[in-house]
Amino acid sequence: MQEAGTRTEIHKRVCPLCEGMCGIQVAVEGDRALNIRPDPENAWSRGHICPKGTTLGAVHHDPDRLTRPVIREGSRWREVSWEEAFAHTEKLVDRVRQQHGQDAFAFYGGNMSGKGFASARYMMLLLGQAKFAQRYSSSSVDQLPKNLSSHLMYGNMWKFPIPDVDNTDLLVIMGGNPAASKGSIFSHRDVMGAIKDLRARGGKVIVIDPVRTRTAQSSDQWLPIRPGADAALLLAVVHVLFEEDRVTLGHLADLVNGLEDVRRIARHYSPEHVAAFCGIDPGTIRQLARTIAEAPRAAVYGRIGTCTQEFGSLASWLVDVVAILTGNMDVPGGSMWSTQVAPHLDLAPPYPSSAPVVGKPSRVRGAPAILGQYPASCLAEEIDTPGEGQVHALFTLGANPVVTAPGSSRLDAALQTLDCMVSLDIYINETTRHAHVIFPSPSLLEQPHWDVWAWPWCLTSGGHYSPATFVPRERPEEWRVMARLGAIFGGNPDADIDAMDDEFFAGMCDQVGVDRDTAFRDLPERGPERILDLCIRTGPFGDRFGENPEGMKLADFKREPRGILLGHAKPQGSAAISTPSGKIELAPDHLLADLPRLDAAMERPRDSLKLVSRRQLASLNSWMHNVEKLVKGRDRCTLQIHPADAESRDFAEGDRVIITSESGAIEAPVEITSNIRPGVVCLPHGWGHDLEGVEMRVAQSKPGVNSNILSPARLVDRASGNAVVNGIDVTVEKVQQSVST
Ligand SMILES: Nc1nc2c(c(=O)[nH]1)N[C@H]1C(S)=C(S)[C@@H](COP(=O)(O)OP(=O)(O)OC[C@H]3O[C@@H](n4cnc5c(=O)[nH]c(N)nc54)[C@H](O)[C@@H]3O)O[C@H]1N2
Ligand SMILES: Nc1nc2c(c(=O)[nH]1)N[C@H]1C(S)=C(S)[C@@H](COP(=O)(O)OP(=O)(O)OC[C@H]3O[C@@H](n4cnc5c(=O)[nH]c(N)nc54)[C@H](O)[C@@H]3O)O[C@H]1N2
Ligand code: SF4
Ligand SMILES: [Mo]
Repeated sequence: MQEAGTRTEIHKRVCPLCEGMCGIQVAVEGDRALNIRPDPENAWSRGHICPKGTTLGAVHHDPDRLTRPVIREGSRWREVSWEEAFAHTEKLVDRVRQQHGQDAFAFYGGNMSGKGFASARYMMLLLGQAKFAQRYSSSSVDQLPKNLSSHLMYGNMWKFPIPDVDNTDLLVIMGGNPAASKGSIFSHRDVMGAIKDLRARGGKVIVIDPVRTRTAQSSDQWLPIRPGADAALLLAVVHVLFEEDRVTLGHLADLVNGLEDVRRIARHYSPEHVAAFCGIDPGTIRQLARTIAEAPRAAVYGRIGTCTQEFGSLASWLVDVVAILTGNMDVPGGSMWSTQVAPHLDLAPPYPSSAPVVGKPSRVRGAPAILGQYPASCLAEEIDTPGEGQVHALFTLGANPVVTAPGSSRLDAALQTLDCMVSLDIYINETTRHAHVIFPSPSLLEQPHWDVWAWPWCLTSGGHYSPATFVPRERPEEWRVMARLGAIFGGNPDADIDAMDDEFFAGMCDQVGVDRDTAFRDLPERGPERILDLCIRTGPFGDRFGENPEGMKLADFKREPRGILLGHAKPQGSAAISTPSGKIELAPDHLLADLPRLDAAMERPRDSLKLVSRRQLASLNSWMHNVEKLVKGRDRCTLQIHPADAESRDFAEGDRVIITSESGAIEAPVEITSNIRPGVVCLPHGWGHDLEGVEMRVAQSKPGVNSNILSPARLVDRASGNAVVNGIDVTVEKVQQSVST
């Protein structure tokens, strides 16, 4: 579209940054993105946007963003040709392989690996080729407990039940703050708007969170739980449901195994027994159970606060147990499963769905790989502990674990000792500054887009294809870069990339039962687009290559720049379940085995301050602080503390304090607020950009502090290996004014 009288073109696309999937209009003049506005015509978002979405142009034009490969020479970086970067990588990889063998290679995938059009689809090819001995990812500082419970209960690690917020009467949010995050593993065009609508039609919203977040402030009831106590609270809810004979499985009655085990286990967790641990009185817990049971339709939703804590797997499991026991699973207005137009994760999951639940123990602390990946919390020790199998080479893909993973200081030091570190990223940041070679990804505006990480959690079926706004020049396609790097790391540097891609694609065709020749004939162009087309064509709305002539293919979406919506999810019944028994496993042994650990925690003294994390609307984890517009204004990196805790320590607003945990100490100003539970303090995550060697000038000028210096790598949710970054024991003291200042 051309605006009258100017050479400005409007490019419609989707913001890929989060599950909001906002339609945006990028005003383009030549090779400049002039501005970005919401797209009121977008079928899904209808004009919704947040401040981050308007800054994709700023990221694209950021002079600190890498556009050519760089090689580190000491503390200096040299721009090189792609060929030189590949050749240098090959040399480094070869040396490590000769000296230490294939066991010395590890991979770390981050949040952004799933958002790139090519990287989301080619990570599996890269992993398949490279055969890294150890795989890590930000999943184990995020949703791995939910992957685990979903795998054990439904037989699919990506089968996450999503709250049907538009049709419910009661929404219970545990450990999520969509006012900042915009919804996570739950895609809605406007969660806060939906909450408002729900309340306006007489429904109720309960938020269970140690912090009275903006979401909690927009709810009917805030239950300020003690960090880490969600599993105990939910067990008590289950206890009351059985005790008061309120269990009703509804249409899932014949599809559930383990009901009696759950009844037996829950007997032990009366509201009176868990109240002190949860910091919620027994009457309120009983009332919570009754409110959920009595609501005509209720949706219980647990997110990051229920995952990245000491009992993440138990809590993730019990969120679903409560939904199932109250007849609220797989029903409109309860929790439902999506029907995706392009079911990609089942086809090329970022982690092998065939990996055992509990894999080989890690070398240093003996923590097993869970669903194919080791805990991010183990990476530093695997690098800095000598011996057979020590990690000497690391590949990072769209990840910044020096800021986002626990035990940051040790990891930072460990990365410095690697013999070979290669990153696919767009910045020289806290992590990639340790790399020997960085390959630049295209900017998000230089990539097509289809939300692999949002539609699976969206109860509206639909799709939106965004073409690249700018076509990058002088660079190989990213999928080819990933394939070649996979081949180099796998010791097969001269592999035929085209043949490799054809084989990858053919494997997918077999998986979905499509004749290879037909697929190759209809989709001759190599690369991520044909994978997307395959997914659409073989998905529930697809044309199955002509078998279903009314069905859809990618071309249909290419013709519709507003996106296409195809209706609301429907109950799936037994079709949703792929466990060996064909039933929902309500009481998986692997999770029950973790209950004694919860019992032991309930006996511990409860006197120390607990640190939790928060997100901020104008940040995205650790990497968007180089955008001036997103960091301007007052310092957001504050320690929130309750007035009573501040008073007992003689803190005044803005005082600088030292926060200390068993793994480190950092300094931040205090922000005194009654919107937090006494005994809990809260820091934002994703800051701490003042490390030497970071080349992000805006971020460095407003660095903030890295809260994960305080997250002890020792602490994990044992069942999943997930990091514990919420509920950390800390002490807080005022910084003593030094004489010189
Ligand atoms: N204390 C605490 N810690 C946490 C959390 C918390 O709540 N509290 N949350 C956790 C969660 S949920 C997550 S997901 C993790 C996130 O952990 P990470 O994934 O490690 O962190 P991000 O900041 O998302 O890093 C994204 C990386 O991708 C790069 N990048 C940006 N755009 C692109 C691109 O187009 N291509 C490529 N290849 N790279 C790109 C950025 O430069 C950056 O290096 O953090 C976790 N850590
Ligand atoms: N603006 C913005 N949006 C984002 C991101 C971002 O960094 N910035 N990151 C994206 C990513 S990667 C993710 S995973 C999602 C996360 O999305 P959300 O899960 O909504 O994340 P948060 O806003 O961090 O909310 C977590 C809440 O858990 C609470 N909490 C901490 N400990 C506990 C506990 O033990 N129990 C309970 N019940 N609550 C607890 C915290 O106080 C906090 O309010 O957001 C995504 N969207
Ligand atoms: S970051 Fe999320 S909420 Fe913000 S514009 Fe992008 S998709 Fe929308
Ligand atoms: Mo995340």
